[in-house]
Amino acid sequence: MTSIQTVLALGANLGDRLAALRGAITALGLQPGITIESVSSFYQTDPVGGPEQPVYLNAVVLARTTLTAAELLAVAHEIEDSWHRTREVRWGARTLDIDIITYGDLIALDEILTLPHPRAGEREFVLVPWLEVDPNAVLPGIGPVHELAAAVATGAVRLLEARPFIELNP
Ligand code: A4P
Ligand code: MG
Repeated sequence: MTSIQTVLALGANLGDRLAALRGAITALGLQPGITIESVSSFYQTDPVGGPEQPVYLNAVVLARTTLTAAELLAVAHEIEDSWHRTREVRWGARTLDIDIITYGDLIALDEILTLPHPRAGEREFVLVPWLEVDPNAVLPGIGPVHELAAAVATGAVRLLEARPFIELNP
């Protein structure tokens, strides 16, 4: 079966953020139809948008998948729910967020899914970890990630834990 490369961005700024990111990566790796290729370092990042809220941990996962984009989003939501993710305020604090940044080169917009993720190109907390795992990455329809990252560099994204070891098949 043909697989598609996908870039997933993980974020957490409530509860045990490290456990949430690690647990989410393990859960993604255990999912039939998802094979993780690479996991970025974990970064401590200043919140962007939304109300005043705690600092985030962010990371990016590079994977291949035989799932459709809609199925992948459903998996992301299931894993978020397992970390008791709630949605009260737009861009508000969360125990775990899993966004699909790209799904192959697909450019798509419907009620449930926008690809690539509409704000990825402006977000240092996505671009910096993404660049780390794929220096030649391109945001479909927008441009090379290294150029986008250089354009938004502010120092709001700081290395916390370099390329953490995560058990993918416990
Ligand atoms: N949705 C549409 N396209 C996608 C996609 N490509 N990936 C829909 C994932 N979801 C997508 O998402 C709202 C709806 O977007 C979903 O039901 C899905 O159908 P959500 O996860 O419920 O809410 P959200 O994450 O608050 O929304 P959004 O718009 O994705 O938020 P952002 O833009 O991701 O902002 N600051 C730092 N430092 N680090 C962060 O991680 N995250 C945010 C969230 C704000 N500030 C941050 C961070
Ligand atoms: Mg989200």
